[in-house]
Amino acid sequence: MERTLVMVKPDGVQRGLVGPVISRLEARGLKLVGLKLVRISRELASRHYAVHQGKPFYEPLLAYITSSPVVVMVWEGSHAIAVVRNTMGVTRPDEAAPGTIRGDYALDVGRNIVHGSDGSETATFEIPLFFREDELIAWDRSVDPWILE
Ligand code: DAT
Ligand code: MG
Repeated sequence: MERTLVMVKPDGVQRGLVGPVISRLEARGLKLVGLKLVRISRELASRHYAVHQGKPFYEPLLAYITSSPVVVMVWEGSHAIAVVRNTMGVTRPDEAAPGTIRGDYALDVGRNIVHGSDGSETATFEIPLFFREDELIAWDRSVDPWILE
């Protein structure tokens, strides 16, 4: 079972797209194990996006992600990391397939609605940036046998 960090970015919250993002991940069968609304500090943003430091889009990226509240979530399920990435669509919305979140709701790379961890090491790094261990709830879902083989 994998866990992955998902964020509805400031544009997604401002545009009222928290619900559609959650609906798609719920409908897919993933299980929500953590959720909060956060105003990201510059310090937290620089840790979350440390791998992009020095790139031309780094400063605009930090300005954007700290500009307004975000919703951060942890979703759990088999292949959760890849499933979230596929559901989000590729980084550039103009290249994202219709049917994906970015392909359905976004146009510009700097306003691409959602974040999802891109691998298991990234998820292990990102989840504790936003959640203490006791904020993540392991819970039994009665429908699990109809989703997980
Ligand atoms: P993703 O969010 O799909 O994991 P990423 O980790 O490579 O993509 O980049 C993080 C964010 O930075 C991305 O969601 C939007 C922005 N970004 C990435 N590449 C960019 C580029 N070439 N120009 C402008 N913004 C970019
Ligand atoms: Mg990334």
